[in-house]
Amino acid sequence: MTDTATLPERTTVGIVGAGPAGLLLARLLHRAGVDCVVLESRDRAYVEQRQRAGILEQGTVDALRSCGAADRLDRESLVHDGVELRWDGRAHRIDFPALTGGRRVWVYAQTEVVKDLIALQLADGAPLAFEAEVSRVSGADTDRPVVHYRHLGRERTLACDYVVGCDGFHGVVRRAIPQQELRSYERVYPYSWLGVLADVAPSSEELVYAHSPRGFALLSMRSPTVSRLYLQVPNGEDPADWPDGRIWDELDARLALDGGWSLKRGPITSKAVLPMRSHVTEPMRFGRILLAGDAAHIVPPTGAKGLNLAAADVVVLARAFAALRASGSTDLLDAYSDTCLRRVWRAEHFSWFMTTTLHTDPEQSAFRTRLQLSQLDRIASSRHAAAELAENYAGLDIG
Ligand code: FAS
Ligand code: PHB
Repeated sequence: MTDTATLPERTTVGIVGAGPAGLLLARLLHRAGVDCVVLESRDRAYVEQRQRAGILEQGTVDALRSCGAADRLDRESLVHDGVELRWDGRAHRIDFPALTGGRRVWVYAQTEVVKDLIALQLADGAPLAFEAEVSRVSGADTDRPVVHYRHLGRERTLACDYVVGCDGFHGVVRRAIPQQELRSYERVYPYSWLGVLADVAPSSEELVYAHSPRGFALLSMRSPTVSRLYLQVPNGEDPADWPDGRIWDELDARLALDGGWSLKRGPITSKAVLPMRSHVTEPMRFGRILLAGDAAHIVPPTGAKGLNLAAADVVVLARAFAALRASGSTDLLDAYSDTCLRRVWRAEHFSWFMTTTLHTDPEQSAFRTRLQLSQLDRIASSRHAAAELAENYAGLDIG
């Protein structure tokens, strides 16, 4: 636990939030000689066990390797060359390297990325305070914004040259920006995901995304002995209404293939219902206040983009702060929002496409269902359509 007395009262970059965005940014800045402080409202155990993303793109893996945070990832991750789509009793594999000139993805949970970055930062990184809840940011329209937070029972302040909101969708930094300066774009989906962890070997070598009249299902994994699975459920569903047997029966039904296929069962160790939304806040900067990751944008997890978008934002931001320190130039910082938003909107579209193609909206018409099946048939029969999905899933080089 960082002692309050040792926390500085001023820094160059104040980072709010120790999720993947805040931690990776702090690591990249530390390596570039830019001083920063990370303030996280929750305790270390909570942050490290929060079940979220599972797929890393090449760009995210490159960023973690560039700052010495990928040793365990390179030892323990599963490298995947494809995913399987299932619909109407059929299966079709999307071959990433064949369709993208060699790209692939890494299966390595967000919990593990966060653990690795926290361990490095506590060992030789910038100050990182847990249970340090930021209440507000003052001076957002000045060149000396101040972060106000409570830590170990004491009200504290951190004077910054810049404040970066890495505090997620419900964070406080976005609220420090005058609302008339921001534009928000949002879509809330008429369904959620029931996400489960199970102590059983995955029943497929690669991820399986399934469209079915009963609703969407996803088979993912955390290791050769732990499965991560998701079921589309109505919004507001209570996980307590889903005993293990019901979950396995429903997954069986939605992942079924005409030629037969068996799903291995095992004890379910965690269950949670995750709502789904698309959201973008523009611009991602107001003066000395910047937003990164979920603080600026949210995608439905069907495209496996959330964590990767957060990483891509902070790679751009760290380069901008390094340039500012090296030459005094603010060009990259001035371009930050536009540079990120081009990639963000591409990922928003892809995540929306994967979600609306694979999920069955309870109110949807039979016509809509036939359009979905036609789209899936097109992906299975056209190299161009399959390549479009593969390029977006495995990660595009945009900016
Ligand atoms: P995060 O939300 O991870 O981190 C924000 C941090 O800020 C948190 O630790 C929070 O405690 C802290 N914070 C908030 N307010 C604060 C305050 N006032 N003071 C100090 N600290 C504060 N993406 C995928 O690709 N695949 C998935 O399957 C997937 N599943 C998800 C499930 C859930 C329930 C959620 C919410 C997201 C999921 N995502 C998934 C997306 C997720 O991975 C995010 O994209 C990723 O966590 C983004 O990282 P950050 O931007 O760092 O935000
Ligand atoms: C996961 O493993 O948690 C995961 C994988 C792919 C997705 C969403 C979640 O699209």
